[in-house]
Amino acid sequence: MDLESKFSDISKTLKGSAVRELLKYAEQPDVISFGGGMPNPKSFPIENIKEILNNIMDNYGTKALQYGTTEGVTELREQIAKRMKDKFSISTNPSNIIVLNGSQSGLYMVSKVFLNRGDYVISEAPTYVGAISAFNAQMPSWLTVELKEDGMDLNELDAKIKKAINEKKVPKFIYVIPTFQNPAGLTWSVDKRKHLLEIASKYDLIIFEDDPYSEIRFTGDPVMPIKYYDKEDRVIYMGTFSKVLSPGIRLGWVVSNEAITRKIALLKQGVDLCTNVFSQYIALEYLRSGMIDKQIPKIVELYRKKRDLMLKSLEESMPEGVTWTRPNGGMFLWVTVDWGLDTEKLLKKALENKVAYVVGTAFYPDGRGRNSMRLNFTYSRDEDIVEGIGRLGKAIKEEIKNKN
Ligand code: PMP
Ligand code: G9A
Repeated sequence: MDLESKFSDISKTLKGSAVRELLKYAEQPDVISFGGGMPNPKSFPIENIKEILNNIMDNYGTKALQYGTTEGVTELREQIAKRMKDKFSISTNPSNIIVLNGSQSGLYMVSKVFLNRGDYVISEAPTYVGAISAFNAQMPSWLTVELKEDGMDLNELDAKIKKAINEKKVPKFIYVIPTFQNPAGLTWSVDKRKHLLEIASKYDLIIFEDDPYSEIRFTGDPVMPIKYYDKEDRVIYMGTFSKVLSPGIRLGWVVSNEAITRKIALLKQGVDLCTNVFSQYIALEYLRSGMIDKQIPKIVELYRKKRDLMLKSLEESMPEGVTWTRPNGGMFLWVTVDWGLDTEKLLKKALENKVAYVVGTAFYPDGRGRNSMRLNFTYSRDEDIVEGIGRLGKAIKEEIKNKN
């Protein structure tokens, strides 16, 4: 059969995510993988979930096993609204929240609501690999703006928006992960958060704020989401239960205004009818019982030690000319190799040395990032962090030697 002539234009352009491809290495027992952005198995509140499961079957069995509304379980949307108020002083009406099968599906649906083929979408450079895959399914044009230590280079952003407008192509939205960014681990300053809103207001643009990590803070003062400063209702905010409960339950949420909420809901009707109702009751009980507030400090403590251990191991194992970010939270740090080394080539050597990472190019829609890599510090056991960074240091030193 001639399948090629049958595939859609979009399906012909689809490429595998570097993170997803690397998951197979995470399953090989002799490879230490800093690749996948996986929570540590010890972060899962198994005993609490057992308790919750009994409670669900006793109290909501028939509802939890039934189809639900597309927007989500009402009580869960109320609990999410309450948490956003308690944690971030963001007032939102539960009717403006849609519960998602993971925030990844929100990336896909929000971009599908806004992007026509060829439309400009703006992101940080580097940005989340899964957002690149999700947005690329709409075949947009990318405008990427360098991410500095304290957030996007806003002069570059302003200049790029002006240029796009001069070409009569107004960008559709600005996608950002302002707190403990994936992949760089960096956090935007308050000033830049406010300034971004000013720029968005000046050009009448939407901001799409993806915030999976802000509750996973180890050090430094909390910073409010951009949504908190938003007086014009131009921020679409997205959260997830993946890092504060479990990614396997596949639950996230998106907050937007009435008109956008309606469009996402209409699209979602065709995508999956409704979000996993059983999981929604688990999350509801996790929030309502207050278990979440007992669990997060344990997760933070576990990951803080792992971040410290990875930073110390990098200090000990890396040659000169290799630098890395020092995140105050989240799950990742970003390594830059100033030796003209190509981290895609280096990955072969690293895998021979039984250690894996995600190549920097995965986080740029335009193939840049060759001298960088992302390391996840949350998944590996402590002894594997020390051993794995040692192996990586050895691989880098060997590559530098081969080059000279
Ligand atoms: N956005 C970002 C920035 C992420 O890092 C991730 C997960 N790695 C997601 C979205 C998707 O998460 P989930 O679908 O599990 O909510
Ligand atoms: O693809 C996954 O498993 C989710 C992780 C995302 C990431 O590594 O950034």
